[in-house]
Amino acid sequence: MTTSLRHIANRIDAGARLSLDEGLALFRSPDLWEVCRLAQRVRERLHGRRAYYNINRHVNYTNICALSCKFCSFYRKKEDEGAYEFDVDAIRDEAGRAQEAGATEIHIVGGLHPWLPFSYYIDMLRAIRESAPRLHIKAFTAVEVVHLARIARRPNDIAGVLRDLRDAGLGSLPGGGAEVFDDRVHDEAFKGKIRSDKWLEVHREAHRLGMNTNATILYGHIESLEDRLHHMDLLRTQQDDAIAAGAGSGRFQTIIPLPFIPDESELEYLPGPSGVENLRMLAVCRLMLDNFPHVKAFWIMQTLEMAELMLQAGADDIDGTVVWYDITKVGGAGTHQETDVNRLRRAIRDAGFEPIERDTLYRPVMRDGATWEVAEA
Ligand code: V47
Repeated sequence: MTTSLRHIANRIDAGARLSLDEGLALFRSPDLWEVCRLAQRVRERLHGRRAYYNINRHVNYTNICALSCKFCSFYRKKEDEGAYEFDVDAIRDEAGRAQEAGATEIHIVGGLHPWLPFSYYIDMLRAIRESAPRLHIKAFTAVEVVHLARIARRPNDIAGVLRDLRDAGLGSLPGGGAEVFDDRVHDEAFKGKIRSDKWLEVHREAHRLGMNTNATILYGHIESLEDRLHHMDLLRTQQDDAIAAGAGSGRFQTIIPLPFIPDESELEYLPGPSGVENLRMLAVCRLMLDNFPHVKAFWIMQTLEMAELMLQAGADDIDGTVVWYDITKVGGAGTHQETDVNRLRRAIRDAGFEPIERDTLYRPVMRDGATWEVAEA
């Protein structure tokens, strides 16, 4: 082990928070396996041999988007071929099917549709509540929440809009839309999108309402290593505040590092991150975000094979059965990107861990076919 990694290892064992310089040393270390081993030490301290998955269903209700982010291949303009929007009945039916199949969660995100009214989103949540009352609704990135506040003509009332969404059935916020918290990268790759202060504000308000949320970082495009570390630092500082606010406050549950997938985006000329970079990024997230309980290797974007490896490099969660996913398509996949519970459990076991089905809030699920109960933690 190099001297600088030995120093970092001692600090990790003492439970110290790593500095941004130490983060940079982890990114630059030639000893990738040692970095992964350090992350694994933290992961095992927190979760032992447990690794989580869930039975969920993603719904991307529209790909029509007012924005044109350069990294995104999902968005369409209204007149483009392939542009779509689901009506509330279609979403209600999908939620009903998900519940029948035994899912515990529905994960809903979409583009910033220029014309759908605020009532569409409220009706969507109510319809899911009605047709599938057992599903936890994890929906709307911070970017969508700001858009909803605008179309509700309450742009400065994020807390009030979140309250309305919660009263209609919203359970928590997913981590999307964070990209990289840096103005240069923002202006180059996703101009027009909310900036970091707004993303953080939405999550802060959600936490104040007692809602849990996730966070992401989209890496491997035009950002620098320093940008990534700055992003992680802002997240862990905000998490400190959420934790300090006490038991009634929501928290960030999970960091999900998202590898940039260049195919069919305006940044297609970039190579995207390598497998080794994906592994290292996952490990560095585990080490830097010392107050985040979970690190997710989202198998749809990482591939299930890489997600297995990541369970040995700091990850404790691989997400779920998914079923439909339209935002990224790795290796020529289509919208139907489904895996089954047996494959998820086998992947976790192959990686040397004990598979635990969880609900959205990371409570263990006891299951008999499509019938399930949340176990006492
Ligand atoms: O917000 C878009 C990203 C996100 C690309 O909270 C891309 O549990 C890579 O946030 N290459 C959506 N990434 C996905 C997301 C997510 C996924 C799984 C679980 C959770 C959770 C959240 O995907 C978007 C954007 O940041 N994205 N295009 C791309 N070409």
